[in-house]
Amino acid sequence: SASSTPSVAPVPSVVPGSKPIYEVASDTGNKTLWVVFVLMLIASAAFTAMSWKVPVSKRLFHVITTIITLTAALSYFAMATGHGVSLNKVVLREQHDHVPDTTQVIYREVYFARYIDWCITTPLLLLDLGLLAGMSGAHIIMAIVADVIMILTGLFAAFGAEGTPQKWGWYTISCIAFIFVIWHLVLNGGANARAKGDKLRTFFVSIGAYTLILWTAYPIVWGLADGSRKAGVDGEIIAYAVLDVLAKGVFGAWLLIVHANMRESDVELNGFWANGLSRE
Ligand code: RET
Repeated sequence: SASSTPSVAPVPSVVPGSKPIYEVASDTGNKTLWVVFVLMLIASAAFTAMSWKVPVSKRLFHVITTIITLTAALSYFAMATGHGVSLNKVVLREQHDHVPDTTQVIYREVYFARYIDWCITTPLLLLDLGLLAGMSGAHIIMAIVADVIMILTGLFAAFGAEGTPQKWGWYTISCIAFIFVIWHLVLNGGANARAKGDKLRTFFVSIGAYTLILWTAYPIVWGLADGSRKAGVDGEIIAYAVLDVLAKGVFGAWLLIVHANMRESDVELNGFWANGLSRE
């Protein structure tokens, strides 16, 4: 009958009544976030206690490293409480030959608090490494600016929609910035560390290689999770949790312990930084 006919024809590219799909964390993901929150707090307390063994003027690495884990603790608290997360609308258009194209709306959680965390902590990690190698202020600043660009463009990628250049366009830009970061670290950091003697060079090469491998895993996880959505939200949370504990907690403990056992001349800092950094 006339009354059951819709008065407005459906838009051909939309299947009327198709329900959106939600990709969200389960209990497992949420518990993981709480566990990392606690681990980051413990690491921050431990690094603070380690700093008490050295005079205030020699605590710069302790201070930087503690701020890194403390920032991570705050970001994990935000994510675990459901505050640092947002639903991103990922519209997926499927093309069909003989029937109208369909549009499936998918919502996926984006834990944007991570990017705020990374925007603060990855520059500080680079500062740790740059000061250790004895890089100049100019080179440290260039590496940090490229790093901030990498994180902020990564944030835009995370909120990109599928079927537009948003997601993979920003991802590509972010990866180019990442290559700049690595380049500064390897070429400039390496050259400076070499000039500071064998002991420091060996340590810088080890902790630098460790950093390089871990950092490279982040864009891979992103590609599998936010990017192609092959991995679910829980898998994404767990992968980043392991990486964050290794790249911040284990990295920090390693740096502070080795630094404490080095001779003053091995870890000497120059110029502006010398006041707060000398261990003498
Ligand atoms: C994103 C996605 C876009 C492409 C690239 C990325 C790189 C992220 C990196 C993050 C490092 C985080 C660390 C956290 C602290 O522990 C933003 C994932 C290149 C390298 C070390």
